[in-house]
Amino acid sequence: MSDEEDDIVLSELDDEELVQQMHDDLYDGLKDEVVEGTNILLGRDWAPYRVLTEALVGGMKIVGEDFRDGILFVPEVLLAANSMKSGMAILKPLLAETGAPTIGKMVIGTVKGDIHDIGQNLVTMMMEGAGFEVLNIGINNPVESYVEALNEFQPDILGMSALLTTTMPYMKVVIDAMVEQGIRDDYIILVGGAPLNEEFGKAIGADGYCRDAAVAVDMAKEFMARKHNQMAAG
Ligand code: B1M
Repeated sequence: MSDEEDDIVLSELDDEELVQQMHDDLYDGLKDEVVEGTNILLGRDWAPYRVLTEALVGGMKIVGEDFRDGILFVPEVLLAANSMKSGMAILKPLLAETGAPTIGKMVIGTVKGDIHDIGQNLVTMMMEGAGFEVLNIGINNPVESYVEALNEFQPDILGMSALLTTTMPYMKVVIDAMVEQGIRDDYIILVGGAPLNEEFGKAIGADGYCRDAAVAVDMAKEFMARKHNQMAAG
């Protein structure tokens, strides 16, 4: 790091400069600085969701592009991911603080072979903030783990995440297994992850594809409303 960078005082930057600097700090895996920046923006009355999307997710987008282009490698990306998680840890209680009544339950997990968990952790945070009770079963989940969690937690919704083109087909393996076991229709199945799209969601038999965490919340609420209407009608 140059002397010039050493001298940067985050609290003296205006909002735009600070967000830019946080993108740089996230890129460089500077956890303490990302935490400091997150706290400064909150102190300036930024809504937690705005800090999350503009400062943290925005920074991770740049990391993703340079990872794709071979400019960054796994160790650097891991450091960036850890910095992002530290910022998310500050936002988590704030996003969950809305006091919304419980409107449904969800199990969410990343599929077998896949260890990306930032996206699904973010979905978990947002869903909890919207009043859902969420059991996050982490990464690398085979069919058995999903089914066990469904049996134990009895959710309304199953959420699955995949970030790799090689692991996304496993979502169909899970859904097919649920069909075989006669439990598919007991749950609303929502899927998400960067390489997916709506067409893929339909093709594997999911109820919905969620582009991001905000869409996941909206879709989950919509499906819960439909479920309640159906129950009231029948
Ligand atoms: Co990985 N990685 N990675 N990686 N990594 C990607 C996914 C990649 C696109 C990078 C690239 O090349 N540009 C690429 C996949 C290419 C492909 O498949 N076509 C890739 C690769 C290749 C790999 C490895 C194979 C690299 C290697 O080892 N050579 C390896 C695989 C390991 C494995 O899983 N078996 C690997 C490893 C890693 C790290 C461990 C270093 C790290 C993960 C750390 C962690 O998660 N704890 C990592 C990271 C950080 C990334 C990128 C840079 C960022 C992912 C992320 O966290 N995004 C990623 C590049 C990218 O995605 N552009 C990349 C931020 C997050 C908020 O967004 O996860 O998309 P996202 O989640 C969003 C939505 O997708 C949606 O909502 C979320 C919030 O808005 N969503 C859901 C996600 N899940 C949902 C579930 C739902 C609903 C919505 O259910 C209802």
